[in-house]
Amino acid sequence: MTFLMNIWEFFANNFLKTPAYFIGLIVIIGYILLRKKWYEVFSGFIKATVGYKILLVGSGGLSSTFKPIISALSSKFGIDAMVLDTYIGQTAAQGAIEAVGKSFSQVMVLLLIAFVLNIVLVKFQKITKMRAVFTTGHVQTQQATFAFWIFLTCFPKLGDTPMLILMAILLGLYWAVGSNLTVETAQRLTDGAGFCVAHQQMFGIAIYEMLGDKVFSRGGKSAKSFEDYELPGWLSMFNENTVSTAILMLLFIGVIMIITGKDLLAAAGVYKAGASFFFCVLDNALAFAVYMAVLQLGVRIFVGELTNSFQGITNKLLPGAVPGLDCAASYGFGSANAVTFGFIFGAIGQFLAIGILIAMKSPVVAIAGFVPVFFDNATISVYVNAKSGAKAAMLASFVNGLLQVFCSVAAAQFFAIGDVTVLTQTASAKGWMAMFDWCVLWPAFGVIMHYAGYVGVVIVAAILIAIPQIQYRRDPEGYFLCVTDWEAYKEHVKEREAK
Ligand code: ASC
Repeated sequence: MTFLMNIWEFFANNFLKTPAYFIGLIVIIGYILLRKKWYEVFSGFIKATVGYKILLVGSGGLSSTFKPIISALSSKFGIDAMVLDTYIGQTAAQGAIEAVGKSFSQVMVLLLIAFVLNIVLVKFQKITKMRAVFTTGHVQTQQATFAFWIFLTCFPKLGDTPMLILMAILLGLYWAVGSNLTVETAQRLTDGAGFCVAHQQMFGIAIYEMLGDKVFSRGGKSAKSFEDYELPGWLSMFNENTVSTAILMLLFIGVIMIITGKDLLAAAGVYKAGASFFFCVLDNALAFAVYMAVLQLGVRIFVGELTNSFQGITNKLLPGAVPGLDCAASYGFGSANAVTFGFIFGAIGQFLAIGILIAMKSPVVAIAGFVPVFFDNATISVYVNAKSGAKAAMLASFVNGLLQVFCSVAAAQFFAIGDVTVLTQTASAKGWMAMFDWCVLWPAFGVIMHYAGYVGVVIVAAILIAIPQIQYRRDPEGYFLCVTDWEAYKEHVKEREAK
């Protein structure tokens, strides 16, 4: 048993938690199964891993540039509050789990069982109708920790083993069902690149798309998306992505930095005393456009290898499967303006919600953290823009910004046991994972389980199991075709629409 655990830990630490190598490993396995020559396998591995690492330079650069600016803005208002951030949220949940005598290695076992269940559910896709395998390990670790915490608060007296089994069933189902929900929309966005989303807002994407379609695309005509706007005259400079991203960020980050002020920015290490403030703002604003371009380059390098090699896996091991990838992979497609506007409107929603909490003297206040403000809202915006248009994308990210704050604050108060609450953690780890699925969906699951007990677990599992069945029944001929033959699927959709 210890031997097996050691193997699992080695795999989890070196592959699962470092998606660059995990994607590289998938490419190696896929190409070997396709009987490619050794040097093709090797170069495929290099391109996939290096491409993914370039994507990480982009997304990491965005985080490291804007994280200190956003937290300096919060410190301006002297708020000592819960931080809306995935990493701080995970640390807080882990601290709370350990405080009630459970260990983090139990979380890793949960991750393993849920991951295996995800693969098994896809293997039996004829019955389950689930097509997607979650491959974003750092996110899976955060989610396993959070799910563990929510479960503990619902069933504090349940023994370790039954608890682990129940948790793994729901988490494995969530991964398989959530990423499966994004298959069609991701294929549409990427014109059949062969991946879907495995991140923290998969249900969010589906729900906002559905609402966006209802509100904005009446009479079967789809609404205008960002790339459909051809601006005239001097405004035409906004048609160029790099220019529009830089100008929008200059205004947005410029206002934030001016409000925050030189002193706090200097304390946060963003500004060097005595330097030109204007150029400091310019540097940070342009960094957004730079890192976005880097991120997109990385995606272009690895996606082709992943798509080609995954055919080996779907031919031999997991027929009809799609790999679920980090949300940032989607930014390599669709409109870069959708990413920028998603960030801005999400931030406006969050700032407004935080202002309302302060004005209403809420006992719990939240601080905006960069990961939810950017990655959650930008992802929702990219997908909603592609499906339901630019207006729907802006509205969805704004509403999501509000929900991120209000729902996280409510959830943090609800999911507390005894005096071990997420809120009573040390100041460095008061947090909530304010991504749609983890501040809206999972708290809703938690509320159901809290009041209905084991029946609640059955209800949540039944809801999850039913979703892909409903998706399948809407289009039985196209459902698997969408994955196995994208061009044929497009024809099939055209024919359906013509009828
Ligand atoms: C998260 C998280 C990150 C980012 C990253 C986006 O939820 O923990 O580090 O989003 O995955 O690319």
